[in-house]
Order: sequence, then C-alpha cells, then structure tokens
Amino acid sequence: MRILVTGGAGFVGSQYVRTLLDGAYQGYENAEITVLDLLTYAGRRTNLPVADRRLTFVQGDIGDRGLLLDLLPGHDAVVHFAAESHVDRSLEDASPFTTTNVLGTQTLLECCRRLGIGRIVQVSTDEVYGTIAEGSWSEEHPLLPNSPYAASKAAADLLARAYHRSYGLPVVVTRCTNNYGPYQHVEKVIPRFVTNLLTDQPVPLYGDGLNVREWLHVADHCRGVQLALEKGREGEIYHFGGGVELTNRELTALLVELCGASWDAVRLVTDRKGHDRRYCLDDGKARRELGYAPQVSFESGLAATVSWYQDNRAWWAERMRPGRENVGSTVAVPR
Ligand code: NAD
Ligand code: TDX
Repeated sequence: MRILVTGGAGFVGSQYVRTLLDGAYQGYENAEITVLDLLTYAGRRTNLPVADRRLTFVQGDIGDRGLLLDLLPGHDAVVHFAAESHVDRSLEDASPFTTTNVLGTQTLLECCRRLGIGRIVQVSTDEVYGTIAEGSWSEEHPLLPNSPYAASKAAADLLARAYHRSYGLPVVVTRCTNNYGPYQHVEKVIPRFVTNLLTDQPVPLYGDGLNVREWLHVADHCRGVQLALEKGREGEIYHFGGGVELTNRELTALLVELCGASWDAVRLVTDRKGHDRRYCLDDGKARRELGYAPQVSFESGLAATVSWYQDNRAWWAERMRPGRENVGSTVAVPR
C-alpha cells in the first residue's frame, strides 16, 4: 500500500503521518508514504521523522499538475490535508486560499482521475456550514460558509462531489470540528493563548468571547480520517465530532489555569469579521458506518497539549507574531 499525503508537514497531516509510521493503524504498518507539502509558513519538515525508509518527502505544490502527474503513479490512495487553514489570514488576503484550496484541490482531483487513483480522502471542516444557534448539522445540510477560508473549503468539497458524480472518482469527504493537540501553529487560538500566557503576554479574546467551538483531539480526527480511507463509501461525507463544546471564555479560563497564569491577562479585542457564533456536527453516520468514536478525554488531552508547548519552546518561539494580538481596541475582561 502506497499513500500520498498532501499537507503532511502541517498540524493535522503530520499527526496522521507520525501515527501511520508508528504502526498505530492496523493493517497499514508497512504502508509507504509520500508526503507532498509546499512548506508554507505553516508546514515544517521537522514535524515528521527525519529518517524512515517508509517515508518520502517531496516539497511541492498541489497545484503543480506536472509534478503530480510524475509523483502520483504507483500510489493506491491520496489523503488530502494540504490547505491554507487560518480564518484570520483569509480575511486579510483570500487569494492563497482560492489558489491552494480551490484550484489546488481541483488540480489534484483531476490528476487522480487521469491516473485512476483508487481512493481519495478530501479532509474538510465544519466551517463550510456557517453557523448554527442550536442543534447540529447533518451531512445533508446546505453549505453556507461565512469566511473566505470556509468558502474555499466548501468549493473544494463541491469539486470532490462533482468529480465523483461526473467521473466516478472514488473520493470520500470528511468534515471535522476544531482540533487541538501538539504541533499546531501559534496563530490558532489554543497555541496562541498558551504561548502568550507562558510569555506573560495578554491573550486577545475576540468580540464578547461567547462564540462556541467543539474541541476534538487531533489524534481522534486522524483516526476518523483513517476509518474513512478504509471504510468510507465513495461519494459520501462523514462528520467527526464528539468533542467538548465550550465558549471561548470557558476555554480561556481552562488555559489560564493550566498555564498557572492570571485572568488579568485576558483582553477583549475587536471581533473577527463574520465571526461564526457556533459550530456543531452530528457525527452519527461516522459512528454507525465507520465505527468512529473519539478516545482522548478533553481534560487529559488539553493538559498534555499545554505541557507539550511548555516543553517545546524552541518549536514555537520563532513563530510568534508579536503585536498582532493588539489589533483593534482592547479591554480587560471581567471574569
Ligand atoms: P496547517 O495550516 O497546519 O497545515 C497545512 C499544510 O499544508 C502545511 O504543511 C502547508 O505547508 C501545506 N500546504 C499549504 N499549501 C500547500 C500547497 N499549495 N501545496 C502543498 N502543501 C501545501 O493546517 P491543519 O490545521 O493541519 O489542517 C489540515 C487540513 O485539515 C486542512 O485541510 C483543514 O481545512 C482541515 N481541518 C483542520 C481542522 C483544525 O482544527 N486544524 C479542523 C477541521 C479540518
Ligand atoms: O486570537 C484569537 N482569539 C480568539 O478569540 C484567535 C486566533 C481566535 N479566537 C477565537 C475565534 C474562534 O471563535 O477562537 C475561536 C477559534 O479560533 P481559531 O483557532 O482561529 O479556529 P477556527 O476559526 O474556529 O477554525 C479552526 O477550526 C476549523 C481551524 O483554524 C480551521 O482550519 C478548521 O477548519
């Protein structure tokens, strides 16, 4: 079995590759992996083992058709994580999001079709549905993305659907809630708050801090992706959730405590444009059809994540963007 993993040097993709190489996915212990990653600001070669004979690393762009047509032959499956992934960046400049998430995905799907790749997993997100005040989304819910990032992921998902419908491309789409865990870029809320708190800097809570996210450990997301690769029905969509729902204030309070910091560090700042109030996925289909069930408890997973950032300062210190948290007005937040 040979698997091409796009975006395998990023947060979720590298967790997936490390886990595969560790032999944790039964039946895939001898799988050979090619990672294709552009190594943008978000990807790092050192997130992956340096020397493992089962791993080949290629620095390159998923939008490079010539490269894909050279690289893909001989692979049995593609797991597609590569993306521009940060909502705030998409609000500053949506172009790379369209280029990579939409055009790059289309190029990848087209090359997979031409070469007859037997299995493709398009890794996507709950954000494609927009925001939901109560209840949860099923896989049939209309797509109503609110940020350029979410719109670009929705477009990619629709291209995957179209390639299945039009050409019978054997693609499965997965959508997951917010991930947390080690190796996540400091631009995302948990690493940002933890690294700010560990360096005595304020933490910027957007808006009123009452937006709700569902948090799932990255290892559980990757378990879901692997199940979709092994058992997902072609042309189908699967949700992975089952984490813990928290307002950003509740999450912040936990992080302040775990970092041994004070609530005085918390600042309310100007809200994110189009900030989705709440995401929530119904993951019953993945549980029934794939046997998906999250395994990492939020309490232990979050504590281990904070410890990882405490123990790996060199990994994140150079990536911090000083001053960025002070965008807009800031006010202290009463607890
Ligand atoms: P990330 O930003 O940490 O990693 C993205 C990786 O893709 C990086 O290694 C980057 O170098 C690479 N990349 C970017 N553009 C590329 C291109 N044109 N060609 C090749 N490689 C390129 O993102 P992440 O958080 O690991 O997310 C991975 C995937 O999972 C994304 O598709 C994202 O939409 C999805 N997802 C993430 C979460 C989450 O909470 N992190 C939740 C649901 C879904
Ligand atoms: O400094 C911050 N302050 C703050 O209050 C940041 C960076 C975020 N927030 C809020 C915004 C969100 O309500 O925290 C929440 C989480 O923000 P992000 O970490 O940026 O994640 P989110 O926008 O929810 O998207 C994430 O989950 C779905 C990933 O970045 C996406 O790639 C994934 O698709």
